[in-house]
Amino acid sequence: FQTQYLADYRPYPFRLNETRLRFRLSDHATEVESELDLTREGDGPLVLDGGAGLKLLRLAIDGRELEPGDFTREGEVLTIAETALPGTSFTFEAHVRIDPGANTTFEGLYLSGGMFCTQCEAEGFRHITFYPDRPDVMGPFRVSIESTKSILLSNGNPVSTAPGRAEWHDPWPKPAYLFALVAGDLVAISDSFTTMSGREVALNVWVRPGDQDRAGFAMESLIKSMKWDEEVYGREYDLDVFNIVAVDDFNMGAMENKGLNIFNSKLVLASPETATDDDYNRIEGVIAHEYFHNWTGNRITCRDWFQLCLKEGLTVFRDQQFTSDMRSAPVKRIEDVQTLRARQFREDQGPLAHPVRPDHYQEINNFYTATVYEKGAEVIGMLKRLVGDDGYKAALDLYFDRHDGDAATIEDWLSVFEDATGRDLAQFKRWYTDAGTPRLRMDEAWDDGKLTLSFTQVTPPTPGQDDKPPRVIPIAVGLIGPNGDEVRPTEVLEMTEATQSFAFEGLGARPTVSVLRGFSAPVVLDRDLDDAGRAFLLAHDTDPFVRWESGRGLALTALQAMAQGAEPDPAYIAAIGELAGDDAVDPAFRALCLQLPPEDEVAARLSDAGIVPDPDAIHAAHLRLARAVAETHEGLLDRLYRQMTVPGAYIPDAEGAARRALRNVALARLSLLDGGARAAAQFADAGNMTERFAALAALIRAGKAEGALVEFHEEFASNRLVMDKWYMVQPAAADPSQAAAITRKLSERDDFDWKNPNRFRALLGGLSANHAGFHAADGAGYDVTADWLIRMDGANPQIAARMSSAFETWWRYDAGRREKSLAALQRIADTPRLSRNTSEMVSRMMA
Ligand code: DPP
Ligand code: ZN
Repeated sequence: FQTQYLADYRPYPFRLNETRLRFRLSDHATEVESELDLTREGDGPLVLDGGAGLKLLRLAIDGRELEPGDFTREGEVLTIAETALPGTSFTFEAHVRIDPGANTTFEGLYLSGGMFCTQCEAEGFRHITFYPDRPDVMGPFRVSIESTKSILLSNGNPVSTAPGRAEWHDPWPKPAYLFALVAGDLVAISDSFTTMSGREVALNVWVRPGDQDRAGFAMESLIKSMKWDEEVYGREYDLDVFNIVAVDDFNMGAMENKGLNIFNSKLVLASPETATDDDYNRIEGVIAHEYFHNWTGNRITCRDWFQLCLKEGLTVFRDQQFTSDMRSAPVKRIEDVQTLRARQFREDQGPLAHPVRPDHYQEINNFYTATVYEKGAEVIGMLKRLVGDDGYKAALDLYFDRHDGDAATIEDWLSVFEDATGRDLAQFKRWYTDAGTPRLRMDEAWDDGKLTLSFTQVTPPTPGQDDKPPRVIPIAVGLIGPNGDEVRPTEVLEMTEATQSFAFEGLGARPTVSVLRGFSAPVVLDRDLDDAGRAFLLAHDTDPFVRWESGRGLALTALQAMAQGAEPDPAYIAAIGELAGDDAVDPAFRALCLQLPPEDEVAARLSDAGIVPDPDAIHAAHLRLARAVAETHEGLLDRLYRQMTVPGAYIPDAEGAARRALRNVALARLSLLDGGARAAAQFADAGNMTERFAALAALIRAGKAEGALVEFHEEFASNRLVMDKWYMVQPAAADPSQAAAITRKLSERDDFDWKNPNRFRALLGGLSANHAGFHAADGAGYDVTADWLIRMDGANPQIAARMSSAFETWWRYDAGRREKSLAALQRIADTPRLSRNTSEMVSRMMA
């Protein structure tokens, strides 16, 4: 398989003036006729992308049908010889036939539950017709659709609709990856929005008949997003209609196609009985994310796929800001850091580490990663901190002004910050080009009223990058006096050297340093702070992130020691009890503090410290610490459990969700003592899925779930999204020694519809979320995962490749586990006709 390099970028030698598409839809023989008005701007033949599944019926230039000598077709490339191209401007026509009904990759045009739909990012359009399938080739589109389905949708504004036929026009030039088409017997819930300049926009959320009553929250979220983007970024919507369609078979979460967002149904459909608070939260965030792409992604797109973070990092950053404004900002920040550590730090620590802007790839779909998305957002958060809120606003205004209509680069992005603020960002750019998570060490010296903080930064080598020059690290610091008062409010230290000191003078007594406030940089911080210091910050810091982080630090140290034989740490148990019982503190924050760091993260920290992690010992330590908390604070937890009920009908708001979260952590702890009695009662009485599902998980952990699992299945058998939860929680909450066997058994059920990405991810993702279960010493977790990845690769390579990252930490463990996981990877690598997607992932992991 060929490697693509950023350095090889060349502009396309033709300008695209307009694209006209005509679809005659049929399950197994859809015909696509295309006309591209092109103008020559450079040298060479006309090179178009086109997948092997395109049955070529006709090619023409300016109406003249091409003959065999005029073109060649090799692999996925169609080349029209220069000699077949007239002067400067001409129309290229293609007529192809495709088979959406046989498309199991869910890329290009496919069928999902009888509905035609598309997914073109990153390179799916080439499976619809021959096209310059690259993001820097943009044009307005006219689309006509003929089909027997009742609802026929594409991008832009409707031009005409008649039974069996619809025409759409999208006036905004766009690359092919933003093209979309939907044809199905759908129903909508509809609303409207009047933009800041008075444009009336029709809004529709399209679902299958019967699902309308679960689409209301998505619509509310859309309206909030449209308003927020006007108020905060001054960005207005630019078409007469905005359509969202929910689809059951979808490789990703959702897709920002211009004017026609297509969503995985799990990110649209919600009712109190079927969706949890987390589901609601995610729906609101992803609806916002895709909507925000209309400006950051669509109006300004990427020059090439190496620049993916230009739209994704920025749009994640924007959806994080949105959620902070809609809900609790501190809670959102802590949750984002949890995700970053669980997924991105893990990626950065191993063989799949890559820069936020990679400079080579084989398969771009393998780079829709936590590094590009979540670290991409962190980098923007650092930029904003460095230039300040006003500088950020000026830079963004300039970005929209200067680049509207462009396919831009990270260099363009950094230039607007330099031009708007006068800052030199040459060193800052390393955050985009250099992979790896910096380790930041802080040492303190105290001398008669003067506190000196000395920092050292080191970034470990990552694949292909051995030397890491120092980066700009914004370190937000505050000082807390011995009585718990803040003696210095937050200030941002700008570290630019490998080693650097900063002094604070005129201090009365030695303060406790609150450092990396708000998680001001995505680094691993190392400092000598004892349990008492951590407990002090947990109790007194004004910065909610450092408060939470201090509790987490206590837990992590305790777990690391316990995994090597120590007893539970009384300092942690006492401090966490103090906080949990403090009714002045937001219940959501208390719930976060009561959670223990995930077992995978404990393994990562041990590995970082040069200790080979033992998954079983970590799991045992986790259970033991949770039990010790429960035993010490049984009375308090029971009080919280009874006190944190939410009266009245379920509303998916932040306040109610916060109380439910705290109540459910209390339940999880108490279930370690009461044999699942409270969980059984909650499962029977719960009026909403948040409570129901938490009870089910607690029952599984207590070994008392047999009846509940049957009941849950009976009640929700016809609801795919709820059944996904049933598939996920069983391996995830299972005793590690059983997790692989449970996974295999569930995978043999008739309703394990493995070709559905949500179902597959639920089961296999549930297993890999069970750290000690996936890494079972006998290799059973590796084996069942490999078996299914091999099978999935034949149907849907994108999903197989994504899920293969379950193996990315194989190198951390003992020789026995390493050997077994490598054998599983080798078995995948040896599979005949393995896809480019999975082949690239496996070879990177084994390198
Ligand atoms: N561009 C899509 C997104 O919103 C990818 N599925 O992230
Ligand atoms: Zn996105």
